[in-house]
Amino acid sequence: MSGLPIDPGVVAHHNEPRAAALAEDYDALGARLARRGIDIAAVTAKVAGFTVAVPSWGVGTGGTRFARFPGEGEPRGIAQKLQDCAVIQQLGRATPRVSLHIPWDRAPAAELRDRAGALGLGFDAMNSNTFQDHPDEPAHRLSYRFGSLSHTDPAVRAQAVAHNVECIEIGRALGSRALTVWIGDGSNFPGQSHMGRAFERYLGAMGEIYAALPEDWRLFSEHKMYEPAFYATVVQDWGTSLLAAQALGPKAACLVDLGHHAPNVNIEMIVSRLAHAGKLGGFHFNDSKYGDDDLDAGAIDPFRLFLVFNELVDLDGPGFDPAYMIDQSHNVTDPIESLIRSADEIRRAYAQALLVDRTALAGFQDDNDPLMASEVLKAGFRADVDPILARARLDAGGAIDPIGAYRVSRYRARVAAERPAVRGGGGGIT
Ligand SMILES: [Mn+2]
Repeated sequence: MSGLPIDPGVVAHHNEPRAAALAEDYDALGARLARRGIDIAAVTAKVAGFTVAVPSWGVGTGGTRFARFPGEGEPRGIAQKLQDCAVIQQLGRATPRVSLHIPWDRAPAAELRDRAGALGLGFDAMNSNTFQDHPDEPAHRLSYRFGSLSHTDPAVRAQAVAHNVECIEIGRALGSRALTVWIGDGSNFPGQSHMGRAFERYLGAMGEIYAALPEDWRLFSEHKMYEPAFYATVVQDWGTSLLAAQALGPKAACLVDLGHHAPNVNIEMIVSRLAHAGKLGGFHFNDSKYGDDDLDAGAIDPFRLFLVFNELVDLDGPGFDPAYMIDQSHNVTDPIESLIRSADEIRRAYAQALLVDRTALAGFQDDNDPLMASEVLKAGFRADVDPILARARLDAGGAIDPIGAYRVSRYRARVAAERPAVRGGGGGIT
């Protein structure tokens, strides 16, 4: 891969003085795990095989509804976004695919494919956007102010359906195999909208999108409790999302965005239930304290992330293939650093979950020994798996300390000289 955005020599030079300590730490951890009957090489191989898609919109600086403070050297357009995504992958080696958003990332498919290919990147699920108006797009003549797929006006619904079908067509040309649909539809006032009829209109419109899916595609419905609708949201929780996925058919499944639940909701249990129904489609990883905060994965509650992965490891087997994506907004950090670290935190949770002794856990569960069951589970969470994560990165050609290497590379300063600051711009995150 000659088109890498950071000189591989810089990465090698940064790795060199760190390699001996990593080897020592890795061997020490390997010895500790061997005493528990765990082969560190097997765990490292699984971790190295686990990848998560980065969102194209995540490499720009986000914002809140109050303000957006532009970052230095923000990407302008999809070409520069892909370049930033390539930095994340080059150093972290956990994010080989990018999830695109239409129309923000609109560009000729051949150009996108070539550019991504040259950077060693592929494409993950496509994301449609009917939660805002697109005045510059001729196909978006009608407003989504009062909803999209559930709108009372069939013409608006038809426009929203056509947009989603176009996203499928674009994705098809890029090698994507899934469409994620999140709508902002809902109401702000009791009485404003008929909840039952709105859901039926949504199902009807989703059925038209479903009918346009290629054979090997999946359609993900993403629920979110509130915002922008503050009284009632049409697809507000996993129950509604499951109803929709079941009504639509086998290619439809539910997408769980970790930030889209009420506070203190047991998300790992939702994961378990959706898997039971055969409808666990995928994830948008992020972290939250209060609502849809879109903070970095693992930054607030790494234990919850671990518990989600504990379910995923437990469920793993033939045919179990959820889509893993990050969905975050970076307001006060360099988005590249946040995404490198987030992907690493996601892998950390996975590695820790792999260390759980499932036979022992099942035994303590059957024996009704809560304390020992909890101990066995927490033994995984307490493990310092840093050497496994670093080794997986290094073996794949990445950096032992990816954020350190990124800073030494001075990539941001370099692109800042080429990219003028973006004052306005949408920080739209779903
Ligand atoms: Mn999301």
